[in-house]
Amino acid sequence: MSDTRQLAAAMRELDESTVLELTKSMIESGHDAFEIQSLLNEGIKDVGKRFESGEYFLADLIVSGIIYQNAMELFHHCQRLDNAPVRGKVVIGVVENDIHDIGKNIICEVLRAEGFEVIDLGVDVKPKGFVQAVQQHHPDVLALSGVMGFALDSMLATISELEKLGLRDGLSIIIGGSCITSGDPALIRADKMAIDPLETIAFCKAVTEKRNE
Ligand code: B12
Repeated sequence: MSDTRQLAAAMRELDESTVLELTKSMIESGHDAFEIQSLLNEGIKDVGKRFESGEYFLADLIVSGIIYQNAMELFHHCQRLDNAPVRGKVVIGVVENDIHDIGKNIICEVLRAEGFEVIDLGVDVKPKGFVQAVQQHHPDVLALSGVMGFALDSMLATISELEKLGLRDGLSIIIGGSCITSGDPALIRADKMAIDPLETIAFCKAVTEKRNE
C-alpha cells in the first residue's frame, strides 16, 4: 500500500504511531499540507461511520480527535512572520451546542498563516457571544463553524441576532464545516458557505481587498 493510502487507513484504525510516522515522512518528502489533511479527513470520516454503526465507541471518537490534533502539531509551516502586515480581522467560533473544534482550529491556522488577525471564540458559542465579539472587535469577516446537523440552526440563530441588533450590514459572514452539505448560503442569510479551507482564504481575501479598493 502507498504511504498515502496507509495514512488514511492508519487514521481509520486509530494507529497513532503510524499516523505520526507517515505524516512526518510525507511532510519531509514535500507533500502538500492540504493533501495530508484530506487523507486524515478521509480516515477520520470512516471513524465517524464506524461510530455510527456501533463498531467504535465514544472513547474511539475522542482518541481519533487526539490523534488528528497530534498529527496537526507536526505542521509548523503555518506560522506567520511577526512583522508581516495584517491583512484583516476575522472572528471565528464553533456555534452553540457544538464542541467539534478540530476543523475550526485548522481554519484559524491557515488564516493566520495568510496574515489575518484571528479572534478565536472557542466552542459552543452562544449567539450573544458572537454579537459581543462583533461589537468589540469590528471584524471584516465573521466565520461560523459547525459539524453537528443542528449547527445550521445555531448559525441561523446567530445571524438573526446580529440582524435584530442592526449589526449585519457591512459584516461579511462565512459559514462552514461539515454541517454544510449543500444548499444556498442565503437560506441561512450568510454570504458564503464553504468546507474547503482554501475557499475560506479566498473569501476573506476578497472581502478585505474590496474594503481597501
Ligand atoms: C472527532 C469527533 C468527535 C470529538 C471532537 C473532538 C474535537 N476536539 O473536535 C468528540 C469525541 C468530542 C465528539 C463528540 C461528539 N460527536 Co463527534 N465526531 C468526531 C469525528 C470522528 C471527526 C470530526 C473531525 O474533527 N473531523 C476532521 C475535521 C478536520 O473536519 P471538519 O470539522 O469537517 O473541518 C473541516 C471542514 O469542515 C472545514 N471547516 C471546519 N470549520 C469551518 C468553518 C468555516 C467558516 C469554513 C469555511 C470551513 C470549516 O475545514 C476543516 C478542514 O478540512 C466525526 C466524524 C465525521 N464524519 O466528521 C464525528 C461526528 C461529527 N460526531 C458525531 C456525534 C454524534 C457526536 C456526539 C453526539 C457523540 C456522543 N454520543 O456524545 C458528540 C457531540 C458533542 C457536541 N455536542 O458537539 C456525529 C455527528 C452526526 C451529525 N451530523 O449530527 C459524527 C458525524 C459521527 C457519526 N457519523 O455519527 N466527536
